[in-house]
Amino acid sequence: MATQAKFNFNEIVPHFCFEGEFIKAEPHGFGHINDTFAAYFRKPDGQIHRYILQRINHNVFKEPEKLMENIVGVTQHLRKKIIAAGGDPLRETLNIIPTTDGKSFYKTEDGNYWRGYIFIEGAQTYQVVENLNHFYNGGRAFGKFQKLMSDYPAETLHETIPDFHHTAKRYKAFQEAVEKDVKNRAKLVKEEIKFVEDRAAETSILVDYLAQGKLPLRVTHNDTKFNNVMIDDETGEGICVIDLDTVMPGLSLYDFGDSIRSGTNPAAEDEKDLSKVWMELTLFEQFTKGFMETAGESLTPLEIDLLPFGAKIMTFECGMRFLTDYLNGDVYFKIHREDHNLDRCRTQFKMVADMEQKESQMKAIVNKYRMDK
Ligand code: ADP
Ligand code: GN1
Ligand code: MG
Repeated sequence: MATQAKFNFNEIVPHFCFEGEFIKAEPHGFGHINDTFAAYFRKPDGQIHRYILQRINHNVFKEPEKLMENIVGVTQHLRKKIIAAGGDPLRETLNIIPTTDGKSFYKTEDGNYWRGYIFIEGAQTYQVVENLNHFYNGGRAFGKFQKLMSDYPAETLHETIPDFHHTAKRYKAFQEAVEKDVKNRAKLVKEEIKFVEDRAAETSILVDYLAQGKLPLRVTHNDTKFNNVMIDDETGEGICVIDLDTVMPGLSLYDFGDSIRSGTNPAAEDEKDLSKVWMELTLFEQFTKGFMETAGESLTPLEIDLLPFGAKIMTFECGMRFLTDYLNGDVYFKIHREDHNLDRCRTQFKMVADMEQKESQMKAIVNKYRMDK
């Protein structure tokens, strides 16, 4: 494969404390940011096993050293808590495989940053929710993640992407992209541009609440897409929250919202047939139930009131980011076909429009599961 040919694994692999003899590395998963591979090894007893080998996208994450410092700290913290609760720290959190000189990443001469993780076997990620129970368990897992991180020293975390969910600044970046129009594409997306502009006032609501001290700043994951939780093949439980690159101080609404964005759409994020795309309320209910069970007690009444809005604004922000990247010439998200970012943008906006229709039903579901009644 083209991506594989780009990298010399025989040079990279020996720098890690991987067990066994290296056989091959295959592209793995469907992330939009990093280059992820399953690296296969033969142990002395002949058994084949694999690790995750990942190239950190240093175009997106400008300071990979700091990012890895965050991940070391976060995984150590989670490890302690998992052990204290009698869990399995090798499956319930990411485990970094150190390099032979004891570091958490290896930098190649041509400036690429690589890391290794234990491969969590017997579990998978899903691009689209296939089973109501999986999504309920996803809600439990992301809620639990937030709870486990609630006593993490937030001031020690580096901001790996500044203002990641500052929706108002994302709106400014969108406006700039429209003005510059480097690829001359703005004329093709007038309807989508109007969709964003019509909702401009909403982009500052959460950041204003935060600035006024009305919403608490917490340690959040910030990329709680459903394919960032591994679902156990046997139990269907959300066994491990992965993709820890954006763990930073943030709002609980970001984590709730991004899961609803990604998981309540019965179709793919890049579905071209928009008649297949909507926000499915039965899925909304499952996630809300799970999230409230594990994180609900620590949420303030205002946070709970804002959960439906959080879902909508995260979906809107993501659609706006896809549109911005389309206008900028597809420089951020990996694309696999022409207009890929535009297709992704359109599904998000269809979801937003549907959430606007279903606002009162979403509120009723949240109220059904809130504990502060
Ligand atoms: P990206 O930032 O590009 O989304 P991720 O860290 O989410 O990268 O990894 C991409 C995919 O690789 C995940 O969706 C998951 O399927 C798989 N993956 C990542 N880490 C592991 C792991 N430790 N064990 C098994 N699969 C993993
Ligand atoms: C990216 O890395 P991945 O595929 O889990 C993006 C998220 C978006 C998501 C949209 C660091 O997530 O913010 O919501 O794509 N991650 C980053 O699918 O920008
Ligand atoms: Mg991911």
